[in-house]
Amino acid sequence: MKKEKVLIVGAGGQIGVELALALRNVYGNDNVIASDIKEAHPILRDSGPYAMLNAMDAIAMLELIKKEGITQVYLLAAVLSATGEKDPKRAWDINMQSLLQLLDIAVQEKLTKIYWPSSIAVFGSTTPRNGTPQQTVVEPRTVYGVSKYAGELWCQYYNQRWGLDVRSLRYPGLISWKSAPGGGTTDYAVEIYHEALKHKKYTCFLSEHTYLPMMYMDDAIRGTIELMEAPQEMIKSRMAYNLSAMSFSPAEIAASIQKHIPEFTIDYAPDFRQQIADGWPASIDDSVARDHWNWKHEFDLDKMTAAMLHNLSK
Ligand code: AKB
Repeated sequence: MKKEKVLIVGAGGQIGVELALALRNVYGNDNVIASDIKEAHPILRDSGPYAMLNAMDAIAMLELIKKEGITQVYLLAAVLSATGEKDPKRAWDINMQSLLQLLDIAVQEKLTKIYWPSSIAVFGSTTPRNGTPQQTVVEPRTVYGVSKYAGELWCQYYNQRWGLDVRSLRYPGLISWKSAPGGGTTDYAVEIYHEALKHKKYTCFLSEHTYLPMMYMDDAIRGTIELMEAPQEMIKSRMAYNLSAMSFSPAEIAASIQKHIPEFTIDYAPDFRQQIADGWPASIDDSVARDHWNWKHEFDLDKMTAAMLHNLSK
């Protein structure tokens, strides 16, 4: 087992639950402290130490880091794209304050590594929509995207100014079965599997041919850990890396489900999230991540559909 003491902040969300399990396998259960503002998710409670922590409480965060001898922090607490538009100032405060206070603590306490997720939401409608490159026009239109892009710049600044080893990925929509997403525009691609199994029909809040970049959670977790384990000299970008696996539309995910559940039907009732999706890339070019630290995805749409339906029906 490697000698690191890891803190995950915002561990009760979609990524945190699975990341905590994976990190506990790498570093040992007792060396990975999961924390969140809410009561422990049963998977987290049963697999290792848990602390209640408000990501905005700098004093409590510092105390926990000192008390536990934390060396690495994964800061996952965030307000996502759809929820963010309902209260933009709150989204900005939560997303930015938690990051800025952690960056300061990390420099002060000489933490070895910080992970902070970014998103394809940093891109906007002026960005090339297909095969969006690592470096391009970046004019996000959601407060979530604005906060993610500002956060990337802060991460890069702390790396250049204080040598802080902070790493980041621009996640596409993430699809998982162990924990639910919350407040994102890509959440339909998780809901659809639950509804297909329960009711054999789904009403999608995005239109039929809305293509978005997506990824199965297993790939996202492996990619995150591979990024964090990569030797420093391989991490040549301190802005977040584009990360890609697949791109599909609601019609295509429905067709993939119909291969297993032929009677499944989908209809469409686009809401405010359509506009958010229309401003995002349809597909992402992640060749820089593939080149710098050998990123490679494993799941395509049909492989993911088989895994989702199998695991959710258990
Ligand atoms: C969202 O839809 O807001 C997130 C994201 C793409 O970052 N899943």
